[in-house]
Amino acid sequence: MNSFLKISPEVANALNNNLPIVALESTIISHGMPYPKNVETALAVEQTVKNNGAVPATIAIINGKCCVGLSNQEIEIFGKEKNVWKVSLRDMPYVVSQKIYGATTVAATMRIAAMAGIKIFATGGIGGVHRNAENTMDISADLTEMENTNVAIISAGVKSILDIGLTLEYIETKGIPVITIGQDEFPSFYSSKSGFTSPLRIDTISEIAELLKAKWALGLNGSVLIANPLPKQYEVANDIIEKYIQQALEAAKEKNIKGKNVTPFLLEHIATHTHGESLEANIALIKHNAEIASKIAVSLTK
Ligand code: PSU
Ligand code: MN
Repeated sequence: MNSFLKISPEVANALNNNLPIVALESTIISHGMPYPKNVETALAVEQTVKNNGAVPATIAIINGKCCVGLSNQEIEIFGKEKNVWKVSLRDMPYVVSQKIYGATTVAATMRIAAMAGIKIFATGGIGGVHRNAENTMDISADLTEMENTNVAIISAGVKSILDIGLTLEYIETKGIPVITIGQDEFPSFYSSKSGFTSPLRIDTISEIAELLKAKWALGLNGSVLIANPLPKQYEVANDIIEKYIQQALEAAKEKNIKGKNVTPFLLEHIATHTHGESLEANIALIKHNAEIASKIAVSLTK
């Protein structure tokens, strides 16, 4: 086994016995939500996975190891510490060799999940093609990672801080299936609507599991993006969110925010300026995604 990989006893036991496992990311804890809600949410999401018959595997980099399965104390550190590194693929060798704390994005979490042999990963929102990417070339490594790595992602769609249309086009180019559960329209995180028709719609867990088995058995490497619209009662209308996104984009421009800081800056700005309304939606939808991911993981092991 890869000497840089450290798998917790619970996750190792699940891997050895072909039990369902759901990978979870840590950037959402360190850079996606404020303390202490981030820690409460991370622990509640793990509990949701357990309640639905799967084993949670929260992934992060600690002391030179890619850790699969964190203790509650470790999750607390990722929620509280201010100088945790946000780790996408390009940061992995630096953070491992420097032995510093690294919170993994969707891209890095997928890669480490694949190293461990985990197929299902639940998150909130993925990175994608940013608005104005035709000028900035700001495209998340989450998308290039999805081209190659055999881990399915359950998310609430693509957040409209990104250009949803360009993100869907890019994903199509990379040969990644996009499935929306239970509706024809692709969701946009805070809203079940985006204005874009989902490339595929599937309504049952077992059919999604069959699609995953078929894809990988065919030798078609890469991810499947499974979009799970957020629970109706938490929806924030697109025109309300759009106002905050515009403000956040303006503020980012004014403060000259660049590179890896863009996404965390936009997320924090929106969370602060919507007075927690968006945060409540964020927490609800990630739990919902963890529930669906667990059910898919269970179905996959049958
Ligand atoms: N979008 C969200 N919440 C998040 C992120 C994105 O709605 O927490 C985080 C995820 O970890 C994602 C990362 O993988 O941001 C993407 O960062 P970038 O755009 O720099 O690739
Ligand atoms: Mn970027």
